[in-house]
Amino acid sequence: MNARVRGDFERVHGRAPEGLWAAPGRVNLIGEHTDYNDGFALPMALPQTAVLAARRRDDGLLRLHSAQGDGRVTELRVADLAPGSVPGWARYPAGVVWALRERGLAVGGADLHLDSTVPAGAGLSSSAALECVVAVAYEELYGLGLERPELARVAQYAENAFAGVPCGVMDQMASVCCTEGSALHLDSRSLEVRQVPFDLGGHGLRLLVLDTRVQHDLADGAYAALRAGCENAARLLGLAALRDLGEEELPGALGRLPAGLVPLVRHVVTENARVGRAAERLAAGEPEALGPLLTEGHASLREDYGVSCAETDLAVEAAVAAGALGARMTGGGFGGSVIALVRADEAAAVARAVTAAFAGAGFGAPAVLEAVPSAGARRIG
Ligand code: GAF
Repeated sequence: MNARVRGDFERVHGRAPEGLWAAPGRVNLIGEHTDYNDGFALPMALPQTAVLAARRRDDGLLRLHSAQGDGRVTELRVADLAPGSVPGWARYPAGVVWALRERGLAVGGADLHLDSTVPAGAGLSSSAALECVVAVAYEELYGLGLERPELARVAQYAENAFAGVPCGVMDQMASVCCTEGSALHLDSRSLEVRQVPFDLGGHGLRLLVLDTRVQHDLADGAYAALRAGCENAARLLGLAALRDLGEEELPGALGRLPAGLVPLVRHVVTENARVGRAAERLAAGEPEALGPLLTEGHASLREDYGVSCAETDLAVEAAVAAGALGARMTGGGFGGSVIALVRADEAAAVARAVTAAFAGAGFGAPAVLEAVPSAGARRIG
């Protein structure tokens, strides 16, 4: 991969890169739609990464090329970058350069070539991987002295303000802060993280990723509406964010809310509590105990938060019926991927059962990947 990316960079940009960097996609084990409520999540990095070859330019131009693009180089003037001005995939890397300058950092142009193995549109944070790989490369090339959480905030700001997607900070934190062999216990308010060992192999387990290959159109508008609903609920309860509501206070709080906001609040509060329980079980060396929490989390996303869909529900149901210890959708929802925690010797049977259930329902075949807790963003060449 490294030799190919280096060779492609030289072919496209006509000179050698100064370095190569990689940033991973992620699955979130539990803690969905909690990040923009200042809450907790437990993501882990995937082995699939966005790889970047980069070289600084001194003429103020940003020249972007992607192995997954249409073959053309997108040429932009760094000083002219503005929200909404860049369409398609290029808005993620360009947004990071813009966001760094918005922080008052003296960054200039660069030749960039990107090549990603993170499947796009699968809910596995392919866009965060693009942002984060550019953020870590710029940090090093321009000697910015930014810590990892600050890079995640820059990448999130690029996605919010430049690309116009109102996401939280989980995906970017996972991409820059995860470490091999661990899940990342993330506090989305303080950005404090704790590496929680997640030894799947040692416990005879595997984590399957079942990519439904569907992404329903309502995703963007619906995500923004859910986020606004949560913020509204927090305001009505006199809280800075829903993170400040404990499980024991939930019954009283629900009684003070309009009916439409009740299920949203119930999901967020119970989901934060599930993250705590899941992290405890992992830290105690009992990863199999994650199973029931995953399935419970999916029920909450389906019944209360309303972000699952027929394909993700069927994948969860079929995986659990075939012997998975637990399963749930991962990421924003409305399609995307399901994770299933399985005993290693049952992995193939679970994958087959989900594929057969999809065929029976007239859905296209899911793609099956394996999630192995992998390293966060780093220099690779
Ligand atoms: C998407 C967002 F980008 C994240 O910030 C997070 O809110 C997630 O949906 C839901 O947990 O991946």
